[in-house]
Amino acid sequence: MRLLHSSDWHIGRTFHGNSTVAALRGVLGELVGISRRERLDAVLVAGDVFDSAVPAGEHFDLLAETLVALRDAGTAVIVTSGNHDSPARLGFQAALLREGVHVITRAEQILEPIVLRDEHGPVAVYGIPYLEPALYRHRHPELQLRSHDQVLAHVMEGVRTDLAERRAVEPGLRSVVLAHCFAVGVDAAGPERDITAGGVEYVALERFAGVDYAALGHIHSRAELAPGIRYSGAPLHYSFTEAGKPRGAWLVELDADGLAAAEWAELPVPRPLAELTGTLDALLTEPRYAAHEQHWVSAVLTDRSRPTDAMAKLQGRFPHCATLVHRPAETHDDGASGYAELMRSKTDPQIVADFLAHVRNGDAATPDEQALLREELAVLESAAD
Ligand SMILES: [Mn+2]
Repeated sequence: MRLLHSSDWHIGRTFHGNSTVAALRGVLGELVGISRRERLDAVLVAGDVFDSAVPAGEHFDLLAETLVALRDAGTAVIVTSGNHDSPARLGFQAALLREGVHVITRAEQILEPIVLRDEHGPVAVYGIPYLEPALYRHRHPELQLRSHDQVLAHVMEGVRTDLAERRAVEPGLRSVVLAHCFAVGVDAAGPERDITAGGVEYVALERFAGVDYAALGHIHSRAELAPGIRYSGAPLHYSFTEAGKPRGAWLVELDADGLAAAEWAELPVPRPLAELTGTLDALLTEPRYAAHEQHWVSAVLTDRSRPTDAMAKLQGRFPHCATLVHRPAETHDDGASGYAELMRSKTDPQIVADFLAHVRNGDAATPDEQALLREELAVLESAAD
């Protein structure tokens, strides 16, 4: 069985004030092309289909268009809601959808898996919509369900029980779950503090034990947390922090025994992202920036004082310059004549500590961090000897 794992389409998201609908339409068209070429059995979309709980008409159009095209390409589609989606809005047409298109937005749907079949037998696909702990816990007042981790632990218990019951009838049954969460590997003691990403609390990796593949969404870059637990990331770059990270989806192959392979399927990047640092004059004139003229540009200007009309000037060369910050190059008034001499006058721990303070707006290294730095630098030094 061949599945395509995607997530975080965020239909309707703007990029620094610019609509991304046309670019996303192109990329999702490629995704449909992959489905057709690879003769996929199903495409899985693990949440954050829309960017907003109140999507506009053209955003519904793009989703409907894509689902119809996937269905016409002969693949089933299984979609779950993420923390950005309104379950009601994403799910309201679910009952009217064509055969082979499944939209899972309600907790009651989790234990009604979509059962796909191939020559090796059945595969149960469980879609877990994003479940807000504050809303979900009322379903089980007898349980302690305070965190997203506890909610998913409870839900996955249910999935494993359901699987065991089904396997009593169909012994070779394989399984896939879709979940929208911030999964991390933590040791038995748990993380020392609450970690969250995008307002979503962490979920321990172990929660996904007992299934052949967990198709995760929420993190916008691809990640392999375990061979059978992965993030596909978003199909489009939505932030300069994602610059240079590949866009695509996982092609997941199941054989008779479960996960056989997961291969990366690259999606095109309509307009790459570039962060350019230098003086305004350098950015406007130096030939080495020519390659970025049609890219989304985030400019970091290092001029001593803020140049006037910098954005308008930058957009003369880089029409898609989206953001601009002024970060003057550091000035050293300590008597050292050049940068190299300045560096020679400092010890390695001092250079690292100064750097830390600089990038953290003056927050110097704590005693613990200083100790760690000394230790690591000593290891490097002995390795260099
Ligand atoms: Mn999300």
